[in-house]
Amino acid sequence: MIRKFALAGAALAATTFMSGTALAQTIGFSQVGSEGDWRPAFSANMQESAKEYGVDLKFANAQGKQEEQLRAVRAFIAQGVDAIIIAPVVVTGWDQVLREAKEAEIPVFLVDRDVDVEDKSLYVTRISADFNLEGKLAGAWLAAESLGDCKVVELQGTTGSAPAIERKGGFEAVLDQFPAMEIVASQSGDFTTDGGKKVMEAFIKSTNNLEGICASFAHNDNMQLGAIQAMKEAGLKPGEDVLMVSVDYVPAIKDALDAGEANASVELRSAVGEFIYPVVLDYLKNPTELDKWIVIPGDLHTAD
Ligand code: GYE
Repeated sequence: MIRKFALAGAALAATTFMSGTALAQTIGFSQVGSEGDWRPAFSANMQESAKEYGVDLKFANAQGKQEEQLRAVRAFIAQGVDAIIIAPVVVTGWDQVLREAKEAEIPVFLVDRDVDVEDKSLYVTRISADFNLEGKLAGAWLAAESLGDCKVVELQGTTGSAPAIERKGGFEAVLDQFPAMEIVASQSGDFTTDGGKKVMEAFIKSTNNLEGICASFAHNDNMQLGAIQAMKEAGLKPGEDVLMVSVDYVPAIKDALDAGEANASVELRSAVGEFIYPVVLDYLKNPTELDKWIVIPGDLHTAD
């Protein structure tokens, strides 16, 4: 059972900690990297809001490399931090290091992304958005906008990452309901603007200038911004000739929405320290069994 994380509850918990005498806790945070616009905003929020909760945050940026994340987590274990927060770059390869944290009796909290482990006791809980729902929201918007008749090119996120797997899954679950909707090309742009531009350049070549293509679905806004650049350089009109739907709702995509070069983006909140720290600090004060997934909501936004 996944308990929806009521925002009010988070705010209440936050005020409790603001007024309470929270001990200074040392928390190690293994962050994926600084790809795109969303993740740096997430990192900045975690680092700034740590102070509000009296948390001494040890921040480690893995530059997108899992081996760097594993190294950081092992360093946190050696330092004897009070808790470890991980945004896991990909879902596989985590069992051993999570067992080491458990043996060291250091609780681990997953944020943002996800891991694929048999033994779910290896982490306390995961606090994140629902990526499958994000894919469904994007697919539903496109189905309505295209009246259920649309050939789509898809720019996938980092291969093997939870958001890429689940956004694709949610989007396809909707398209499967519409015989005249189909993903005709799909490739990973690794969540970067340059990656998205290169993938769209390839799609433009392989489809004779996006002939018959009705939409571009990008797993994040940065790849969609790269796609927009590529389409304009090819003399195409993104947002007009081709419907443009993506995820994150970062400031730069809002500009594209206003300019009519993008059409829709599903919001992924980046200011999530206010949800994460109360859960971690509450657990440290009073370790109780938590639901394995605490979901942070986000809605689809269009130009209007
Ligand atoms: O959508 C993207 C970032 O993990 C859900 O990672 C996150 C994704 C986000 O690279 O901008």
